[in-house]
Amino acid sequence: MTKTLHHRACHLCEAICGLTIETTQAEGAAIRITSIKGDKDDSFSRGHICPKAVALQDIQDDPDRLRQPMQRVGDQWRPIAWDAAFALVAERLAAIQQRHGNNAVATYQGNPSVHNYGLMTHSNYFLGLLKTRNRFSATSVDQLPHHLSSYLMYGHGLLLPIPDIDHTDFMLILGGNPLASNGSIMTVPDVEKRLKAIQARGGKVVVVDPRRSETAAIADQHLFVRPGGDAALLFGMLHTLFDEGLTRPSHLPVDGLDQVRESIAGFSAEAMSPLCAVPALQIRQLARDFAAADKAVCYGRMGVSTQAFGTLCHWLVQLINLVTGNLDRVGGALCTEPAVDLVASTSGGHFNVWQSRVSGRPEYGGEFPVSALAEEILTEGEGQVRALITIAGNPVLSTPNGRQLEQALDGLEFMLSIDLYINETTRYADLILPSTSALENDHYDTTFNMFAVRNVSRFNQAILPKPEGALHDWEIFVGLAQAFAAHSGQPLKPTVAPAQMIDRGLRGGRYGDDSTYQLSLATLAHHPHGIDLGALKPNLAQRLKTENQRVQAAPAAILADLERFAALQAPSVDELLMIGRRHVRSNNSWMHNYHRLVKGKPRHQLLMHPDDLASRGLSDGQRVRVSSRVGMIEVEVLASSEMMPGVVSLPHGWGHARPGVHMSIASEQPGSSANDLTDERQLDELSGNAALNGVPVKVQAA
Ligand SMILES: Nc1nc2c(c(=O)[nH]1)N[C@H]1C(S)=C(S)[C@@H](COP(=O)(O)OP(=O)(O)OC[C@H]3O[C@@H](n4cnc5c(=O)[nH]c(N)nc54)[C@H](O)[C@@H]3O)O[C@H]1N2
Ligand SMILES: Nc1nc2c(c(=O)[nH]1)N[C@H]1C(S)=C(S)[C@@H](COP(=O)(O)OP(=O)(O)OC[C@H]3O[C@@H](n4cnc5c(=O)[nH]c(N)nc54)[C@H](O)[C@@H]3O)O[C@H]1N2
Ligand code: SF4
Ligand SMILES: [Mo]
Repeated sequence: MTKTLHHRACHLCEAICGLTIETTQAEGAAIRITSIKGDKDDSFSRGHICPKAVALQDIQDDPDRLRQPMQRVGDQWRPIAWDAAFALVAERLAAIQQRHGNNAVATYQGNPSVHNYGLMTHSNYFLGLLKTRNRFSATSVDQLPHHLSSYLMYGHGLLLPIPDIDHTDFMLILGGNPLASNGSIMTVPDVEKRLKAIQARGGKVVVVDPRRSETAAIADQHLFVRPGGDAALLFGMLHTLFDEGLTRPSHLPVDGLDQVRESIAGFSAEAMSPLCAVPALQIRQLARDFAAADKAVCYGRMGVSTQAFGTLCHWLVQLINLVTGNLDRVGGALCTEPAVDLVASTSGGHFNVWQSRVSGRPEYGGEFPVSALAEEILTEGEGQVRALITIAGNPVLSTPNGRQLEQALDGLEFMLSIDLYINETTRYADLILPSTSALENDHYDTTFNMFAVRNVSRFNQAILPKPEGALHDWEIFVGLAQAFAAHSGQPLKPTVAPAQMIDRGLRGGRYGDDSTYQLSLATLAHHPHGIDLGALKPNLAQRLKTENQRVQAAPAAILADLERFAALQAPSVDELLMIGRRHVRSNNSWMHNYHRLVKGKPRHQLLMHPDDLASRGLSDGQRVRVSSRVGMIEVEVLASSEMMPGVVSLPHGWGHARPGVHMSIASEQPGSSANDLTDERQLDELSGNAALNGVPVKVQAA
C-alpha cells in the first residue's frame, strides 16, 4: 500500500483553494483518492475548503461521466474511435461551410473553459480555423458588462479593478453573495474570514441585495433593492457625492468627469428612490458613509451585471470608486499584477464592430450575446446557423429561454459537444468528445490568478495517470484542428502543450527575470503550495490602454445609454420579479450528479415572502406554477422572510428531468430550470448581456 500526498488548487470555482489530496495504491491495483482536505500551507487559501472540493473524487469516479467519444445514432449512443470522430467532424463542418458559408457553424464556450487551462490555450487552435462570426459564450449571461465598462474606460476588457478586501475599511457589495459563490471577479478563498476581518478592524460591510443573502446576514447593514434597480441607486449615490461635495481627488489622469456630472444632474437620490425602492435618505447616507471611510471599495457582481442596466451599473461602480479617490488605491479597488498577464499580451478588445444577423446585437471581442443564439439557428435566410459546437457548456439550462434553444438544437444539421456528460444540451449532439478529468490534468490557473486579491501563482502536476486512450481537452482541439485543416486545405502551425506555453508566459512575464522569484515552471515546481507574490498595489496609471492613456469617465456609448435609463419606469405593484440564487453545494448546472452534494433537503425551491404567499392564497411548501412571457414551470414554494416583498428567487442549473439525460443522481432530484422562464428579449441592450435577474413572473397554485 503506497500513500502519496499531492497539493493542488481546486479548479471548481473562482476561489482556487489549495487542496491536499491523498492517493492510495495497493499493489497491482489502480490508484484511489483517499482524502481531500484544505491545504493549511497554502498562503493564499490558508486551509479553506468548501463541500464541493470533495466532489472532485465523485466526478472522478462517476459512472455517468463519459470516458470515450460517443456518437448518437437515432436515440442510441455508440462509442466511436477518436480518429473516426475527428474525421467525421471535419467532413461535416467543411461540407456545411462549403454549402452555406463560414458563419453557418456556431460555437458556444461554457464556464469551465476558464477553469481549465488547456481549453484557454487550445480551443482557438481549432475554432479559429472555422473563421465564423457566430461565436457565443457564457460571458454574455455573466460578466460581459464588467469587460465592456473596463474596455471603454481603461482601454482593456481585462483591466478589472479588484476589491482590496484585506485592507479596506468599508466594503459595499451589490449583487454578489460570496458566502455562497466563494467570490467572483474577486478570487478570494476564505472570504468569510476576510469580511469578518474588515469588521474586526473597525470597518463596515454593506450589502445591497433583494434577498437577505448569506453575505447580507453577516454584514453590518443590508439594503433591499428592487431587482434591476441598482443603476438608480448608484446614480443616486454618485449624484449625492457630487451634490454634497464628498468627492476626493484621484492621482489618475481622467477625462470626462465634468460631462458625467452634467449628464446625471437629474438623477438625485430623491428622483432615483422610486426606481430602486431604497429611501432617498438611505441612498444619501450610504454615499456619505462610503465617502467618510478612509479606504472604501464598491464591488458589484453577477446580480448587477445580469440585469437590464448591467453596463451602467459597472460603470457607476468604477465612478464611485474613482470620485472618492478609491480607484487604484490600497484598500480600494486595484488591478492585479499576475505572473501570466493577458492584459499585457493581448490587445484591448473591440466592441460593436459588427452585429448579429437577426437582431443586430453587438459583438464584444468577437462574440455575440448568447441570447441571440436560438434566433440565429431558427431564422431562415443567408447566414443561418446550421451547425453548433458546444465546449464545456450547458446553454439549455444556462441561457435565457432554454426551451426555445432546445427547439433550435433539434433542427441543426450537425452538433458537436466537447463535454463530460450526456446532459440537457449535449443530448442533441451528434457526437460528444469527452476529455480526461481534472485530476488527470496538470493545472495552471490562467484566469483567476488575474482576478485574485493577492498576486499569486501556482502550477500543479496531474494527480492521477491519464487513462489509456483518453485525451486532454487541449489534445482534442489539436486532433480536431489537424483533421479540419487537412479537410479544408488550410495551413496549421505546430503547437506545444499548455504547460510549455505557461512556462514561456512565466519567463516572459513580470516575475520571470525578477531576481527574487525568477518564475518559470521549474521554480513553481519547488512551490507546490503556490507562491505569494505580494499584496495588490496601485498600477492603473501605467497600465491604461486607452488611446490617450487617460481614464475615460464618460465613454460615448455609455452616455448614450442614459436615455434608455431615463425612460425606466417603476414596475407595477402586483408584479413579482424573479432573481437567481447560488448555494455552496451546487455549481451552475453540472454538479448535481454527486450524492454528497445533493443529499439532504432539496435546495431548488422558489423562495417567496410570506406576505406575497398570503396575498395569493398560497401556503408554504405548496407546488406552484410560475409563468413568464416565455414559459411556465412547476416548483415547490418556500415562505422566506429573507426575500424582499415582490421578489421571488429560484436557482438556475436545475431541470434535469428532460428525456435522454444520462445523469442518474441528478435525474432523481431534477428541479425545474429558471431559464425556462428567463426571456431572451430581456437584455442589457448596451452590451447584449442577458437580464437574468428581475424577470417578471406570475405565481399561482399548481
Ligand atoms: N437564470 C440564471 N442563469 C444563469 C445564471 C444565473 O445566475 N441565473 N448564471 C450564469 C453564469 S454566471 C454562468 S457562468 C453560466 C454557466 O453556463 P454554462 O457554462 O453553459 O453551464 P455550466 O453549468 O457551467 O456547464 C458546464 C458544462 O461543462 C461540462 N464540463 C465540466 N468540466 C469540463 C471540462 O473540464 N471539460 C469539458 N470539455 N467539459 C466540462 C459539464 O459537463 C457541463 O456540461 O450560467 C449562467 N446562467
Ligand atoms: N457554490 C457555487 N459557487 C459558484 C457558482 C455556483 O453555481 N455555485 N457559480 C460560479 C459562477 S459561474 C459565478 S459567475 C459566480 C457568481 O458569484 P456571485 O456574483 O457572488 O453570484 P451569486 O451567488 O449568484 O450572488 C448574486 C446575488 O445577487 C443578488 N441579486 C439578484 N438580482 C439582483 C439585483 O437586481 N440587484 C442586486 N443588488 N442584487 C441582486 C442575488 O440575490 C444574489 O445574492 O459564482 C461562482 N461560484
Ligand atoms: S471554494 Fe470550494 S469549489 Fe471553490 S475553489 Fe475552494 S474548495 Fe474549490
Ligand atoms: Mo459565471
